[in-house]
Amino acid sequence: MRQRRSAPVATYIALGSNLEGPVGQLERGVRALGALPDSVVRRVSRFYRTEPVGPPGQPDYINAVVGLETRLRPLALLDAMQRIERTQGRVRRERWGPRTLDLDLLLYGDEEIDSPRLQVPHPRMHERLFVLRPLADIVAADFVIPGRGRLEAQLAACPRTGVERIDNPV
Ligand code: A4P
Ligand code: MG
Repeated sequence: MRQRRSAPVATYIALGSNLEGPVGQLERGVRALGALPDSVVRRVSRFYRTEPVGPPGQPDYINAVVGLETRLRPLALLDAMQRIERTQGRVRRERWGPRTLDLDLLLYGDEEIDSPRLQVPHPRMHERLFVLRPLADIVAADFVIPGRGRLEAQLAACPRTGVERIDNPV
């Protein structure tokens, strides 16, 4: 008997790059996410130039968020995201160090996941303007982050510096 496929889930994925043509890295990342099996890109945020959080002396980042509807289960989606990072030349060195493409799973429907490989909602998303600002582009004004409360309130609590919208290439 054929296994029943799971229902599509609304997920949100953050993209960040500060090496080797960051805008192009994000564009390729968006296309690669849209090419995943059983997955459709529903929304793409504006792109933002952002000051690096983490070790000093690294270039500015370009950040964006994609709304991906997918039937992939969470760990299969994480595997696929890490394959895309590797395809785009990501080498893991220091934590929070520069990277060609970082894909973080922010939200997977309204699920809360706490496993060794995957925490959702992403544990640091609510304190990062470079995540919340693009997310706010593609969700409703009353959007709630599961377990954390209203996006609007999280945004209001973030220092509003270091994030500047650029002309959207996608
Ligand atoms: N992992 C657990 N939960 C998740 C999740 N929700 N999404 C695990 C993705 N991965 C998740 O990640 C390390 C491990 O986290 C993975 O193997 C996965 O099993 P990583 O991508 O290898 O390492 P990382 O990205 O260097 O570390 P981390 O802690 O994920 O860093 P962040 O929090 O992603 O921060 N400044 C600006 N302006 N813009 C940025 O985009 N990004 C970072 C990276 C730092 N500063 C930045 C930016
Ligand atoms: Mg990461």
